[in-house]
Amino acid sequence: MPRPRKPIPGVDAKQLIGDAGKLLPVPSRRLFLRGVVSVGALASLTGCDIVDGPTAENSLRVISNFNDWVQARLFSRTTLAPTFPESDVMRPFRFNAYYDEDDAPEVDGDTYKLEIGGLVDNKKSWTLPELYKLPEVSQVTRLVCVEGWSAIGSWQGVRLSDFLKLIGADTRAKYVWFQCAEGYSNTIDMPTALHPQTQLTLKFDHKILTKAYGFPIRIRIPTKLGFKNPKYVTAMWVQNNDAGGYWENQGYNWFSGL
Ligand SMILES: Nc1nc2c(c(=O)[nH]1)N[C@H]1C(S)=C(S)[C@@H](COP(=O)(O)O)O[C@H]1N2
Ligand SMILES: [Mo]
Repeated sequence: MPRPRKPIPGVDAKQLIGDAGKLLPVPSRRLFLRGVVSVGALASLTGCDIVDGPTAENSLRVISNFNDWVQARLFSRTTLAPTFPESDVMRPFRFNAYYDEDDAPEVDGDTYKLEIGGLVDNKKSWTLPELYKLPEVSQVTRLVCVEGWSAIGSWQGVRLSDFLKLIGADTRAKYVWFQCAEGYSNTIDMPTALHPQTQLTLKFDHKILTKAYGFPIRIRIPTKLGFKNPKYVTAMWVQNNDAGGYWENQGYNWFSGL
């Protein structure tokens, strides 16, 4: 339930949400401006009521939820993110996290096990030698960070949909949640988890991931913004509840598709 918020005197919720709607990416904006979705209908579509607190924060949240709602319905399992030649790869790749590169978590590969939980048949944990034996796929794609930079990288690993099949995941579940070594976390929707380019990544540039770039596992999702690409993954849960994520919980758009 949204917390009750004090209305800001002189702030008109409808005006605010109308202005926020103009900032939406194209498909959502078009639907919004054409009046296909009225301000009133937003509440029922997104499960978030504008009327319960016409603050700027609340209006933006409703708009963001509306955008997630549209994007999730437009998202196609067969629409691929662009790929590039290996010669376009940025070396060294650009590092990003909510701390300095020197403070990236140090994971011990010898004792590491990927923990599996939730709605899966086989909850066995996976060691790195076991993961390195699985069939490898490769992609050269662009990572786009919400902070305003992007870089092309070359990532190798296991197709996440294959891995989900292998562990007997219930793919009717709504979400897959990832926990990272330093406390970062991410929840992705099942269609994104099953997208053919979504990868349980073990290597960069055909070499085992280095410490700062996600060792031993990162989830590479070229159809999503960088922050929906968790590094240093230690656990994966298949579940029906949205466990949120590090940035999502601070108000970043949940779907964050490209
Ligand atoms: N565990 C963890 N994963 C993370 C982050 C983080 O801080 N911790 N930052 C995210 C963000 S905002 C981006 S843009 C990418 C950056 O990946 P890179 O360091 O390979 O460029 O990692 C994402 N995954
Ligand atoms: Mo990012």
